[in-house]
Amino acid sequence: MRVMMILPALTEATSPLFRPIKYSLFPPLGLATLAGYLPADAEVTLQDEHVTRLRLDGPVPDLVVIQVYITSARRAYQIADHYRALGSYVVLGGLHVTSLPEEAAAHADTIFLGPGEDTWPQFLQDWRRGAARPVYRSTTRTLTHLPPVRRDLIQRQCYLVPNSIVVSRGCPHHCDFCYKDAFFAGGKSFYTQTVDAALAEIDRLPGRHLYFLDDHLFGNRRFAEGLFDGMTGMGRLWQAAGTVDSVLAPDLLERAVAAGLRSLFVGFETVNDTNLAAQRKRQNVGRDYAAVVRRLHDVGVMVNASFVFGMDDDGPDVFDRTVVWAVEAGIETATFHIMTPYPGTALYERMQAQGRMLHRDWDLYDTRHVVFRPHGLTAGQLEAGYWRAYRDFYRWGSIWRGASTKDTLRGRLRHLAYAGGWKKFEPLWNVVIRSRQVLHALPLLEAVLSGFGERRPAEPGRHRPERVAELVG
Ligand code: B12
Ligand code: SF4
Repeated sequence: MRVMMILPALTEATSPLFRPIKYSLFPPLGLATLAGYLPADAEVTLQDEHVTRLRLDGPVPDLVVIQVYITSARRAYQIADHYRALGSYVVLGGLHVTSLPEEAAAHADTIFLGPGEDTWPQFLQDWRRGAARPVYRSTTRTLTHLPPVRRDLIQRQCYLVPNSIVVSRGCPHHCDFCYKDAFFAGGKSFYTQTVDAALAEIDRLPGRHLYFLDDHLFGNRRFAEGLFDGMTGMGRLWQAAGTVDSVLAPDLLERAVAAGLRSLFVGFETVNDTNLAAQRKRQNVGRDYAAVVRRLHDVGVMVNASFVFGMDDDGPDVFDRTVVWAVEAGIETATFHIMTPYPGTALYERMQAQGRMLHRDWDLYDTRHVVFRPHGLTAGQLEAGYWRAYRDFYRWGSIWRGASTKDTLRGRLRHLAYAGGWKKFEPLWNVVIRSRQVLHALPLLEAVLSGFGERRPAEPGRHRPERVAELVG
């Protein structure tokens, strides 16, 4: 049986002139997970168009498996149509297929809704006896007894962070704009591996650095504590995502740091409380964002702050206010997004009901284009402000100002190297990407994360626990 698994890319990631480093960060973990269920005698190829030019001209596969994100949907359908015309059996799954099954079904023999751990093995059995169904809908959610992820299919040298890992799925929260509730409809929307299985998966990963892609690694306290305690002493250095309230929770952050956490992606989303309430981002409402950043910095964790522009209470001043706040707080890196209502989300339904969606050109649903009619500012102001926010945040002057909030020379250097490294050396990254040796830059990332060799232990005295209790309480 010949199987081809494909992660198509959005147009920007395949540009012959310039490829942003973000597309060479993580390997296609979802497909490598599904590959684990294939029989041992299957001849499997895994192609990621973000890092390689797709080979569609080889021997015709029996089964073609494509993962579809909204921004790569057009490309995914093109590839699907190509292989169906050649006689392959084509299956589509992933977030966009789950949001818009009818659209996807027109390009597939079988589609999958939701996560694949329950439906995919069932399909493989059915397909081999010639009885595959047109639609498989996930309902049983568990991560127990997973086969090992087929990391051998990943071209490690093409990624800066080949050791990306997920040990849970989903998240306990319900923000209006998030993909999560639509994707996990019909079953549990937050569940974890067992701590032992997660630790075993970590043990299988070579090297030192890890990146947890979990939506909310801290979401289940018992699991997180077990994981962090189990990782302590492994000598790992890692990055992850967490929410504002989990950072403020007493003690959990310290355990994560002891286990090797050095940078955290935090969804601040907006510096405006009215917006937070409107988007049901309740876990952020009323939180002291400055205290969140201080607490992370105090334990030596760098902050990657995520912000969304264009919520209904945003006016033209939102860009400057956000950037000034982020720079003054000493945030190392920031990711800005134009609010993008994804089909299937509560936000999309609301915008649609209000007649505010502008078009369905999914290529432009990339969080860099305005696809809805904003309220407090024009679409032009929103796009221009978004680009200006990036420029202003990553000016050398701002990076320097952010760095100077750190109280040690080492801290300042780490800030300069990390913030400058991502955005100021994009052309250099482009050359490295083209040489297909991105992995060689990993020791540099590790050096910066570790503060150039510094192993800064969590110092309980520096966390101002009484202040934290006040904030959480
Ligand atoms: C890592 C990541 C990236 C990485 C790499 C993606 C990759 N290599 O897969 C990078 C940085 C490149 C990236 C870029 C972008 N991303 Co992104 N990313 C993620 C993130 C954080 C994790 C994805 C992951 O690895 N999950 C873990 C694996 C195990 O799960 P999985 O991939 O979903 O696969 C499972 C199921 O989906 C299903 N499945 C998937 N495909 C198939 C196929 C079949 C046949 C079957 C049976 C099952 C199946 O089974 C798998 C196992 O359960 C997600 C958030 C999230 N939690 O999903 C956002 C997310 C996917 N990204 C998103 C967005 C918007 C983007 C960008 C547009 C952002 C931007 N402004 O640049 C770009 C463009 C993406 C593109 N290429 O088109 C959105 C997608 C929205 C949507 N409806 O499609 C998400 C959900 C973030 C969010 N909360 O909004 N992203
Ligand atoms: S906290 Fe993050 S992952 Fe969870 S629902 Fe909100 S946006 Fe989605």
